[in-house]
Amino acid sequence: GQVYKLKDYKPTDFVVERIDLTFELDPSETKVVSRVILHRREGVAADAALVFDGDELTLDSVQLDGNDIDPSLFDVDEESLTIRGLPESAPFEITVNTTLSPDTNTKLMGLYRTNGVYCTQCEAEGFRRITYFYDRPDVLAVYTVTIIAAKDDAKYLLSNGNFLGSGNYDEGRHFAAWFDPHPKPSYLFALVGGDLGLVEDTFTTMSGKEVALKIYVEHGKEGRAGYAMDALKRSMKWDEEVFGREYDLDIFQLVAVSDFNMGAMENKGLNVFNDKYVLADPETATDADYANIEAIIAHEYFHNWTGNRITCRDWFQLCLKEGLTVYRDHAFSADQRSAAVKRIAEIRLLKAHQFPEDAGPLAHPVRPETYKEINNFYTATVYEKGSEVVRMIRTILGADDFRKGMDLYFERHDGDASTIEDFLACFAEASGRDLKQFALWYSQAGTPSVSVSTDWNEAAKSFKVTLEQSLAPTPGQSRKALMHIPLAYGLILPDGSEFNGQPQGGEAGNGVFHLTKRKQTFSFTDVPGRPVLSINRGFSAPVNIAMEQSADDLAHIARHDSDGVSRWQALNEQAMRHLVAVSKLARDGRKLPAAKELAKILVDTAADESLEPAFRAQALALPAESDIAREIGSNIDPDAIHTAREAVLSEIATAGLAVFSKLADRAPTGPYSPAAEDAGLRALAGTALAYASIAEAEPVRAKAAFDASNNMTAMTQALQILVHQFPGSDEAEAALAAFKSRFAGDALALDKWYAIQAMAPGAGTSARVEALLESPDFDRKNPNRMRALIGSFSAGNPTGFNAPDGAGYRLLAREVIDIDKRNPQLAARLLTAMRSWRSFEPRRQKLARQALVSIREAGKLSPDVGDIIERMLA
Ligand code: B3K
Ligand code: ZN
Repeated sequence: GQVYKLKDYKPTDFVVERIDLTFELDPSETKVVSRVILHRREGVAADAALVFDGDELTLDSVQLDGNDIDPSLFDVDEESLTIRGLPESAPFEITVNTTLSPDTNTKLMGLYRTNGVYCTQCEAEGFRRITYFYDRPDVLAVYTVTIIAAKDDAKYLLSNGNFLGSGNYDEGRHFAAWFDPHPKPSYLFALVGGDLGLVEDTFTTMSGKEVALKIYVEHGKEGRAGYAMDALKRSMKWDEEVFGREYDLDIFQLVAVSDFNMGAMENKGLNVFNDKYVLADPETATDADYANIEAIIAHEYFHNWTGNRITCRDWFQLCLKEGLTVYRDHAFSADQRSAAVKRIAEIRLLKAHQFPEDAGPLAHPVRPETYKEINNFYTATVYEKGSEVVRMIRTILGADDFRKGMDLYFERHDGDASTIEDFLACFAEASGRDLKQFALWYSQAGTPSVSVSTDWNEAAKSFKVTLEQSLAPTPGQSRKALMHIPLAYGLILPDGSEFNGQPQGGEAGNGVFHLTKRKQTFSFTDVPGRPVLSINRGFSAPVNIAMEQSADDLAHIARHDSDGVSRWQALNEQAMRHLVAVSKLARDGRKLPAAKELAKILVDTAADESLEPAFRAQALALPAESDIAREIGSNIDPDAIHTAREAVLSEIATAGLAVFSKLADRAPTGPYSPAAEDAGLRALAGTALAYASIAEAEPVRAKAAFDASNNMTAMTQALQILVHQFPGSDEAEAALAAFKSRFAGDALALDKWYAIQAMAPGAGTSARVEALLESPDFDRKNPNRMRALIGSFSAGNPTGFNAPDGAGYRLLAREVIDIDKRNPQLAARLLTAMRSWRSFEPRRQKLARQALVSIREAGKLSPDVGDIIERMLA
């Protein structure tokens, strides 16, 4: 396949002025007419041809200014339409007529049908599956869209922008027309047609304009859209208050569909969502679902400015909209909930998904410089690390200059297709700071390491902190330059108070060390007593810290740090060290040591009523098996890690049984509220239930909790304990059967049933997954269902997926080959679960390689899967 390179960027030869689209919807023969007004860009040769992108299209005819073009003047191939002999300078109109078959579009890119509803997905390159066009983000045009359909086939006809009008045709057909005044790239185009339930509200913007808000869902699910509507209104308000951004159309529409390749899509004025991130009620959605809905509604809404009004010049700049918009949705959620607990969850997620990506064969810079298949770059690195980079800009500049830089960005680039250079220039200008070295965060892949050592001189009352950075090679980048790493810190004195003196040796304002050289020493004087260093507070930089810190020092931080995130970091670090040590002993078949101290500090934390329940739940959630594996890094034996972690869990559980059994009953009692406070109580109760069940080694308590549960959070907590800790028990099987019959026909609830079983630890799970794949209600065409079963198994079950006989790897390989024939994006995404295969012990590595090679040799692969396989085997 072709390799695309950042450095090859070149604008189009022709400039698009506007585009008018007409759709006649039909399940197998949708007719599309596209009229585009263009002119030749100044300086472009008079004989240069117009080359439009296309993919799996049937071209019916093509006209220039209303007349059929002579066949000798145009060519069509697999991926383009080329037209020659066009006017030298005057504007002209190209009309392209194509026919599509939405019903057989299984890639879920372009125009397809889901549950009888017509819908589109165009980012990144789906518009070219609708008509021939310049399908690239730097071509901005004003769109007018007319949709015609049989009324009984599509009751609502929706597109971007403001409503122009609608009317009836003969034979039970009708039409609707839409006009979007904001120039946009084709990836933001959307169309929806179907018979849906509608929930309506309004929002009055800061300048007093009333905006109609409409959420469309499957009939009968209207009652589950209330939380999404509420989250939308809060997002609109927040963006006005925090970033000064007002909504810019008369109407904002959101459609929930059940077959969708990702979470949601920010099409201008017409967001399309995976229904998993819209629909919620206490009976079918967990607290985590509610939090995700809030975050994703906000994320897509925030794209209206960061992504839509200011878009990307090319797909290499994807992080310009994604990293920034994730940063904005994080800031929103932090404001709506407990900021510390939210930050802890972000750190966990970043380390679980982005760090392994950055440490393996799929590592790439936040702004990649080459790609073969852009779909494979919607990654944790572009999104989550991209957000961390924006967060670091704020840390370096401070809140005021950060806001000034954002204001400047909005003012200067509104209506542009921009670059990371444009973005950084706004912050450099607003703050007067040179961000050249900082910009390396966008171009260098890999997680930097910072080794930290300290030196206390009792006689001189001086304290020295020495920091040294390094960055290992990543694919295509063997040599790395020194980065600008902002490390927030605190010096905690013996009495728990904080030392506020300024150090010598480098820039260190506002409690942040700016590490810019390979090695730097910051020296503090007049320190009253030996301080404990709390470093990378709040995870100010996405780096690995290597530091010898005693258990006592970690405990001191855990007790006294003024920053809640740092207190959690210290607890987590202590747990991680112990788990790594015990895992290594388990791998060597040695006797496992006791975890007395760790157990004590965690049980004390659990019982500490001065701490937020959600914080206590986070503290008690030990690093996952995959976190421990990442920390160990190589020659991984997932069974040893599992054994070690279970032993530690059991020791904590036994030590704290009295505390846990009390907390397990402390879930909120009133009517269900998804608010953070109640969710925190439920999280703590669920964690306590798990520990109590471990200590008692009996499923009775969890089964009683399952039977008594009156919301999905409590129900899935109990079900998971039963299925994971007491597999095969009567209680587990009974609960599974009860859940299944209660939620038969509710796809989103059943996804949880599949996922919990797929994540049951142990080598036996692959047989269970095989059996579940054969269930009569298992819909292989539904991405949520595939992710729930295959995705949860391969990415969320270390001992099951990495079973020593290789059965898990073979299962995934077989499914990826099969899915790839229908939906390459989904196949490629599922396959990334194997990205860390080289970090396992030799026997598993060999089996994993065999599975990967079997995919490579399976015949014709999509560019999506082909690209991932090639990089993973390189
Ligand atoms: N921009 C979309 C993602 C599109 C993915 C295309 N493969 C959703 C989002 O990030 O908001
Ligand atoms: Zn996004």
